[in-house]
Amino acid sequence: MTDVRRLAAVLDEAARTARAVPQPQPEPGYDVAAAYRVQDELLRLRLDRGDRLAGVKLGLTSEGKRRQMGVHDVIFGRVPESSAVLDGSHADVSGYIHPRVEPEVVYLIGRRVESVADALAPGAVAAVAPGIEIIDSRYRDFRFSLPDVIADNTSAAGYAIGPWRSYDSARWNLGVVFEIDGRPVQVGSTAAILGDPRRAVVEAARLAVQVGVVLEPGWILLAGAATPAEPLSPGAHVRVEIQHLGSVSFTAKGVGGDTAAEAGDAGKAGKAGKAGKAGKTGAGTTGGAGTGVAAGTSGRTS
Ligand code: OOG
Ligand code: MG
Repeated sequence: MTDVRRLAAVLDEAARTARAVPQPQPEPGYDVAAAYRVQDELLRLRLDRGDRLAGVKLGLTSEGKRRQMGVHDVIFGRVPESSAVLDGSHADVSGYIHPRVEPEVVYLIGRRVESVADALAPGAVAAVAPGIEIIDSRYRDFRFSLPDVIADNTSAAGYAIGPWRSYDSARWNLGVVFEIDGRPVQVGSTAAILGDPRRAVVEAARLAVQVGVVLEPGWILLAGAATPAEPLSPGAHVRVEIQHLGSVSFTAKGVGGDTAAEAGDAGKAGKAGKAGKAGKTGAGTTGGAGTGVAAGTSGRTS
């Protein structure tokens, strides 16, 4: 029997103190269903501290990401409001372990989605925006199995959203340019997302039903990165531009986590004095005017 609460507590502590933990030993019964129970418990711990849910995310929806991580199933996670990074801002990244960034398509859920049929109904998506996700595995060396990454809330750590546009489902195959410090580090197409990013809403609905979650109007949905992720270094200027959707960017400030010291995973002991995540992003609004997206968090709650 998986000790759901203990695993959630370990992952929660790892995130709050920015100290990586070992992957759990494989245990009989520790399967995808058990891992989603750990994710639920992890979310409950955050909500108990006053955080709120901004929405949900998919991960490993593109071949580039699957190959990069060596995990080949689509995963579903929760996006806490407190992890928002304001478009164009300076984001303090000192509270992460070994952060990476990746380009995202972000959908704004327009109506209650309780089933795959709801996801296919008109108005399921109200708006779309370019996004950047910050991922930060709580496991050492950013290595995990499928249940591990699900339990760890799919490495969710932060997100920035660019300007919202009304959703035009005909515009699904769009060029993506992902830049760091003004140089393209990845280029791709939104078509890399499940072969067609419109499938992301259906896939999110399918997984939400499986996990027992209803997608609420005003929630965001991160469709999963169209390209592999890149390390996020202090000082880096990160920008994502998606054809027809526009761009989103932020600049990382602060002193990074374990990225530099991670070779061989040495040197963890010296991190005890780390300041944790307080005030990390100076979180801001996530939505543009008139979108009705949940917004206006002020400061991190973790
Ligand atoms: C898991 C999260 C994947 C995406 O967009 O594919 C994800 C990871 O790579 O750590 O967010
Ligand atoms: Mg992602």
